[in-house]
Amino acid sequence: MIESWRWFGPLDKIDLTEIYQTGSDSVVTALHDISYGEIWPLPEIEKRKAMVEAAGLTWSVVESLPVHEDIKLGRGNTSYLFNNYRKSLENLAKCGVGIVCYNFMPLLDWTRTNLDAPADTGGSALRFSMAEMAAFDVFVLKRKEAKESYSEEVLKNAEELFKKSDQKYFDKILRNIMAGLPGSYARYSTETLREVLKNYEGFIHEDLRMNYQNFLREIIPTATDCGIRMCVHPDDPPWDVFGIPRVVSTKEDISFALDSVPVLENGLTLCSGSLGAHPNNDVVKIASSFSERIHFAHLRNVKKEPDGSFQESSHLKGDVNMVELIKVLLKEEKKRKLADVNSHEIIFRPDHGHEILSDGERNTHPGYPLLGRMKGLAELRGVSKAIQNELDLL
Ligand code: DNO
Repeated sequence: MIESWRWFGPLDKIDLTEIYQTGSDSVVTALHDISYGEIWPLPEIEKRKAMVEAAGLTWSVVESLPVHEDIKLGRGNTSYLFNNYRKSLENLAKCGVGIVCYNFMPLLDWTRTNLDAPADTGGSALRFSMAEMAAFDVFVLKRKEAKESYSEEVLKNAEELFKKSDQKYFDKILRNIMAGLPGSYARYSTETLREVLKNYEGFIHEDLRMNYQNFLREIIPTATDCGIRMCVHPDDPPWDVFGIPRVVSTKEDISFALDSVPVLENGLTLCSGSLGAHPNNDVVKIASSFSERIHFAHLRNVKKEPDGSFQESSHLKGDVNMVELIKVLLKEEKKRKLADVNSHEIIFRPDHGHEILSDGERNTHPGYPLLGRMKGLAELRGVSKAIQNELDLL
C-alpha cells in the first residue's frame, strides 16, 4: 500500500517538510480555497503539485473535489455544475493526479459533538455523543420530528443534560458539529441552521439516492475517459443527521452506488472509522465485498457504545479488526499485481489521530494533529509490513 498524509494546503499548520519526516510517501490534498461548484484551474493544480513535489512527495489523491449542494438536492443549474466538475477532473488528469475522493453527505461533512474527549491512554479524541446530539437537536434547535430520531433512553439522558447545561455548552456543541465542514464553508448559528434545514423538508432518501445516481451517470464516463478513479467517502456518522438523509452508510448503500455505474472508475474510499460507527456494519466484510473497487483507504478505529455514541480510539485498538482489514486490502493488491493491473497499490492514510504530547500547542484541524497521526501511521505501517511479508509481497 502507498502511505499518504492529509495536507490541507499552504494554510495547514503542519508543513510539507514535517510530513516528509513522517516517512509517508505521498500527500492527499485539495484546493480548499476554490468555491464549491467552480472549476479547478489547471495552473492552480500545477502549482499545488509542484509544491508537493518540491518537498520530495507526490500528490496521490484529491480529497475532496466537493460536490455542490445543488447537485445533492437536484435543484438549480446542475448542468453547469456537472460541466465544471468534469472540467476539473480533466484538469486533474492532465496533471497526473488520478484518484479523486468525494462525499455525498448533504449539508454537513463528518459530525462530532466533542472534539476533546479524554482518550484512554491520555490526550484527547473526537467523540459523538447521542445524548449531546439529541439534547441539541430536540431542546435547542427544536427541530420538528427530532424526537423520532432517538431512542427513549437517549431522549431521557438528553433531557437531563439539557436541564443541567447552559447556552455556552450548547454553543460549543454546535461549533463542534460544524467542525467537519471544510474551511471555506459557512458555519451556522442555531437560527441560521434552522433556516437552512428548511431546504431539506420533505427531502427523502429516495430523492438523494436518485440525485446521487444522476451525479454518477453524469460524471463517471468523463472519469473513465480521462483515467481518473473516483472514490466515494462513506457518511460519517453513517446515519441521518438532523433528519437529513444520508445514502452512503451501509453495505447496501455502497452496492447501490457501485452498481449504478459498474466500472472501476466508480469506486470507494474505504473509511473504516466512518463505516465502523454503525452497529450493523462489518467493516472487514464490506471491504472484502468491494475490494476491487477500493482505490483509497482511511484507516482509523472507533469504540461504539450501546446507545449509539462512539469515540475514536487508537488505530489498532477499537471495534474494527484493523489487522484483518489490512489483510483484505493487501490480498486485493496481490490479486491486482498478479493480474498485472496498472497502479495496483491501494493508497491509505492514517485517518485522524488523538491529540497527544505537544499536539495541543499546534492548533491543527480537529482530528488532524501531527503526533497522534504519526503514531497511527507507524502502527499501521508495522501491521502492513508484517502482513506483506506473510503474503510475500515485500
Ligand atoms: C474526515 C474526512 C472527511 C472526508 C470527506 C471526503 O476527516 O475523512 O471530511 O475528507 O468526507 O469528501
